[in-house]
Amino acid sequence: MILRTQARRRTVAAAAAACALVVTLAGCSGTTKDDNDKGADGSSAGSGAKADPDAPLKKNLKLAFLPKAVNNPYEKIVDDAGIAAAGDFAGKGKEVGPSDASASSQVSYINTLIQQRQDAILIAANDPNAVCGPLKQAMQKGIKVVSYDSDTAKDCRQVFINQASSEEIGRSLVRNIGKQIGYKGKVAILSATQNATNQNTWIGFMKDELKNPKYKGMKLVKVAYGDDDDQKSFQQTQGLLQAYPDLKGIISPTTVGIAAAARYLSDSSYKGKVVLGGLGTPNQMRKYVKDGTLDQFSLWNPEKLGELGAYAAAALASGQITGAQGEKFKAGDLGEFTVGKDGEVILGPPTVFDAKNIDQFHF
Ligand code: RAM
Repeated sequence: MILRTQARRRTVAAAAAACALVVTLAGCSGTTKDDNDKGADGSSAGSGAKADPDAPLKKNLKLAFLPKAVNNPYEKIVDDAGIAAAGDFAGKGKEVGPSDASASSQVSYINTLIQQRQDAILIAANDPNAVCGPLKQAMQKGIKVVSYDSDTAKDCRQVFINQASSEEIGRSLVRNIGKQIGYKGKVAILSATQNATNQNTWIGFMKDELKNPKYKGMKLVKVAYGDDDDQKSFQQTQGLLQAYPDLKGIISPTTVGIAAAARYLSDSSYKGKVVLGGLGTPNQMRKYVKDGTLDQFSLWNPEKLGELGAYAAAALASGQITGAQGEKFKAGDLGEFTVGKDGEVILGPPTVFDAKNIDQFHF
C-alpha cells in the first residue's frame, strides 16, 4: 500500500496513478448497536429525495469540517486533506471547532454553520448525543451531515465515514499486545474522553476479545481517560504506573494518548519493560519506535479519511446518495465506495507500523 504524503495533496492528478489502495468496500459490521435500518431514503431528517447515482457533483459546495478539537494533530491531517479534496470538485472546505474535546463543545459551532448555510457539515463527534439537536436542525434545513472518525447517534447524520472496521480495530489491539506480553499480566487502557464514540466502541470490542480463554492470564485493571489532552494523558500514564507498578502493557487507542504515554515511558525506568500499543501517527511515534520505547502501533491513513469524507459529503449534497444501504459513489482517486448498514462507509484496514516500515510513512 502506498500512502499519501503532504506533497501529494497539491498534485492530486499526478499522484493518482501511484495511489495503489487497499480499500475494503463497505458492507462490514456497523458501530451502532441499534438494529433499525434506515428507510429507503436514508430516513434522516430532511432527506426525502431519491438517490441519482448519475447526478454530476455540484460545484461551489461549501463543506465545513468540525473536528473533535482543532489542536489535535490527527484531526488536522484529516481535515486538511478533506479541504484539499474539496478543491478537486471546485468546492470550498474549511475547518472550525473547539480547542477541547468535551461533550458539548461542538454545539455552538454547528449553530453557526447552520446560519452560514453550509452545504455539508462533517463532524468527528465528541459525544454521540450532545450534538444531535443542532445536527437534526441542520438536516431539516437541507444541510447534509457526515460524521467521520467518531460517530453521532445514527439518526443525527446521513453517513458515517469509519476509518476501518471498529471490531477489527478493537480486537487487533488486544491481539497485538497479548502476543507481545506473552498473554500474561496486567494491562490498562489509556483512552481519549469518556464520551468518545469511536474509542468507546473500540474498547467494547477489546473487552469482548479479552473474554477469549487465550487471554485468561491477562487482566484489564483500568481504563484511564486523558481527554485527548497531551498533558492529562501524560499524567494519566504516570498515575497508571504508580497505581500498578507491575503493569505489563498499555493500550492507547488515541494518537494523543499514545504519544503522551510514549513520552512518559521513554524517560522512565519502565521503558522497554511496559509494552505500549495502540493507534498513533508515524510522525509523532517515529522517535519512540527508534529509541525502543515501543515496537509497534497502528493507524489508517488519515488523509484518505478526509478525502473520503469530502467526497461523501459532495455525493450527498449533489443527490448521488442519500445515505441508504447499497448506494454507491466515487471518491476521486480512492475509487468507488458503497454505503453499508446504518449509513456506514468504511475506508479500509489499518496498517501496523514498526521499525522496519515506519520510514516509508510521513503523516
Ligand atoms: C485521536 C482521536 C481520534 C482517533 C485517533 C486514533 O486523535 O481521538 O478520534 O481516531 O486518535
